[in-house]
Amino acid sequence: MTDTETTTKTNLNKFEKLKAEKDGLAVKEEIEKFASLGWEAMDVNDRDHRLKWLGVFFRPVTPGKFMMRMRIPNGVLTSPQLRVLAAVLQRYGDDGSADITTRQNIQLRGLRIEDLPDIFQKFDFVGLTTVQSGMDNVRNITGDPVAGLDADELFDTREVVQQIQDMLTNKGKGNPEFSNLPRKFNIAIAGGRDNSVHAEINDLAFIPAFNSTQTFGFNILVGGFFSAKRCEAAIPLNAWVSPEDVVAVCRAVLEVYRDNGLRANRLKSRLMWLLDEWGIEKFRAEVEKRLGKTLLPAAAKDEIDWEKRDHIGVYKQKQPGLNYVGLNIPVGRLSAQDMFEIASLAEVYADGEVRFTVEQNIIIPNIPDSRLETFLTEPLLQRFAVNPDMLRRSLVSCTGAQFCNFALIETKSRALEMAQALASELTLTRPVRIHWTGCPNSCGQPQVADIGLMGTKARKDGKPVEGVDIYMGGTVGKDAHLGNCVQKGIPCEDLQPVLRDLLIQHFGAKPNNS
Ligand code: SRM
Ligand code: SF4
Repeated sequence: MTDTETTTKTNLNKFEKLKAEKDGLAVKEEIEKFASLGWEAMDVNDRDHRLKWLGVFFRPVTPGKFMMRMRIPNGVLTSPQLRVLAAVLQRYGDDGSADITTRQNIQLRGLRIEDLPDIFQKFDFVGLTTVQSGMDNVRNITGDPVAGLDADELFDTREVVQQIQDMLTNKGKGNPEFSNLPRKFNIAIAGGRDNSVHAEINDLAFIPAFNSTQTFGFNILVGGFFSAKRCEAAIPLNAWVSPEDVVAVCRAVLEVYRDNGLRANRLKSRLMWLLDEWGIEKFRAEVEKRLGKTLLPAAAKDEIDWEKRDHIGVYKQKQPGLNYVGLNIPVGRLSAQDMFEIASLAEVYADGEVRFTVEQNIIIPNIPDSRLETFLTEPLLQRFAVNPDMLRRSLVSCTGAQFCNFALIETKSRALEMAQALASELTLTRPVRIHWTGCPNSCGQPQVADIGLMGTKARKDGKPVEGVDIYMGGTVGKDAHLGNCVQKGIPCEDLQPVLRDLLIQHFGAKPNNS
């Protein structure tokens, strides 16, 4: 979309007009009607845009087979919930699949519009919601994936993440107060020392910090985002907040953004653009007005001082005798059968809880010592390994051309094939985080990777071919900062030797035949 396309004479872009005509949430009351009309007869704006307010995405690549984006606060779900998601997919045979997302969430594919009423009813029974998970809404709220399990945690993020979701979605029923933001909005809460949520790439993030009286709370970061036009790490709001005030601060920030965020040009509507225009002092003053009190200054130092963990493998919990086990789900892709099996494993060996990570993997918590050994012999762990090779372990990929019409390249299969090919010619002694993303929207977060690969149009022998721009230098955990583009337009078919050399030069890889 170009600037001229997004800006109209009345200074409202086409999506602002669409929202002004009819709020996205209004389609909630029309699901039965859409189901009986069918996808081809529906109003195109309802189908292609407004349904996203319910997390239902029309896919131009697979017309009639919709994608559904859930909300999984803090990435935590129960085995009955996972079974319901699996059962939804199962009815679509080979068309049904799921992807764990880079926001600790899950998306389902292959869904038919005529099944939506039944699907939503099933979700209601088990307390699942998809509401406000797309378009100009707050995305899934991320929290520490080992919240409540980790002996070293500073704060259990689960409850406050749920409270924020309840506030902004009216407990999953939909909340028109926050259904018309200028643009998407990301919130993350870190509870440990390793910044496992990538706080710096969220519009609003809370990071653990003790204030001058040694009281626990959070320093606040604002304005982090990636887009095709611009990518920025979040900046300090110069404010500290106690855990009890986190929900109120989220509300205040969202109100300020909703009422003042820039709406003329969608390419310049994320929170950072407002911060540029106002400056941080004015923004904080407006947030304080909405909050009805002055925010305390940021703590001098925050508590993020660890390398980021990936949670793959077996770990002792703070509860004596219990363990959490991180399973590597290659590029986050799951079938209905996989999901049924994971739900069963979680029930047979533990208490049924399953968690997602922003690396698109799964954690099964609360496995007693006495059951651990047998759990580790389960056949499913051959595919979803607890000790994968160093490249597969940290591989992340966005959806790519298989389902996403923004994509310039196919990503997920290519990512897996490349990791396998490189693993067969190199020996690595440390994980290397390779992130693939199909286009400059950066859903696969290439800027936080050791090696980020962003789909682009390249040329080879004068012909257009699928290619990538290579990003490097992204660091995570303590001192997190964004990587930069270091090479442009490498044809995908020529990529393997380029990556091989980078892995040897920068990450200590040794060729197997040397
Ligand atoms: Fe994203 C749009 C997939 C995380 C930046 N993203 C899209 C759409 C909805 C485009 C579309 O309609 O096809 C993609 C759906 C494809 C599909 O069929 O799956 C899509 N984004 C994803 C997911 C599934 C990638 C993944 O494989 O994990 C992630 C879903 C997260 C979730 O559960 O809600 C996903 N997207 C991200 C992230 C990463 C993050 O949040 O940490 C980013 C960069 C961070 C950010 O937003 O600041 C991201 N997605 C975008 C953008 C660029 C936003 C912008 O301000 O310009 C778009 C395009 C847009 O919104 O216009 C986009
Ligand atoms: Fe689609 Fe591009 Fe996002 Fe990948 S990065 S999911 S190709 S919008």
